[in-house]
Amino acid sequence: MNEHSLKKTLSKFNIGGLRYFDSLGSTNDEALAWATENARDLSIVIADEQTQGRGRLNRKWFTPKGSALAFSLILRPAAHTAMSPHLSRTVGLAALSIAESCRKLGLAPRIKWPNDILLNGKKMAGILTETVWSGDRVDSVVVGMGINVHSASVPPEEFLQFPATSIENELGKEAPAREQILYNIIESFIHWRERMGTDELIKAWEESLSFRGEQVQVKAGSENPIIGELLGLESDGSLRLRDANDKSIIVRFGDVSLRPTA
Ligand code: BT5
Repeated sequence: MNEHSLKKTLSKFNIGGLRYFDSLGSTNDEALAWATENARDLSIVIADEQTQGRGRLNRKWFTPKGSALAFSLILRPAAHTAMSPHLSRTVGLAALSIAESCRKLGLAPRIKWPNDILLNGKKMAGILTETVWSGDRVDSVVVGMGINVHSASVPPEEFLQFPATSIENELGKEAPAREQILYNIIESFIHWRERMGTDELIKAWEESLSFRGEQVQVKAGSENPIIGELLGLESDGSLRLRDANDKSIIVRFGDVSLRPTA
């Protein structure tokens, strides 16, 4: 993967711009900085290796050289009217795009709400969305995606709270080139962004959810976990559960960690 191969891969799409790095701290940091310098809508920052890759709450995201996809999209909602009223769906848009790219390879991905993609119950991708505000208006949204493509991208076990895998491990054979996977993700992303406000997007997102119909526990910060059956999504992308008293519970975004009950 290099700047030339990426330019060629992305030439079919009307992207805003491309910044490629052999090695970078974090593509989200670079994208946030570029956003404040007036990057165009759908600009992409991509790195072969990240030395300071970030998850939520500054958790570390492992991106060793030559094995993963790590990139960030800069979105300018004002330049995209289908998107601007539905920003709370952005993480779903990203998750669905990654999930569809896996399905094209014959894999069976599930979305662990809100921001993980699982293959065979193990995490193969994570999403980190960050917002740049201009007063009380959203100036841009940066959507970072980290995808484990080759086996070497899977972190050592001591690094993890949840088991991890890669596309290659689950395919049981060599994975396609990272450029090909990126192409498929961007194609889905553009398709679904045009349909950002539709019920179809919520339906496709909901159908890909992991643990649907199962008992899960949802933990937000230090509060006691909420336990209930995972029913589906609200129209803003919040999660809907039913507790033991048949009461409906809505879990909004935030630092939420979802687990099946034992
Ligand atoms: C995430 O956070 O899953 C969001 C990850 C987003 C990474 C992308 S890469 C491109 C862009 N640039 C960045 O700097 N970030 C974004 P969270 O749900 O908080 O999960 C983080 C946890 O996942 C860590 O604490 C580890 O336990 C685990 N983890 C780290 N690297 C992993 C990997 N490569 N595969 C699977 N799990 C990993």
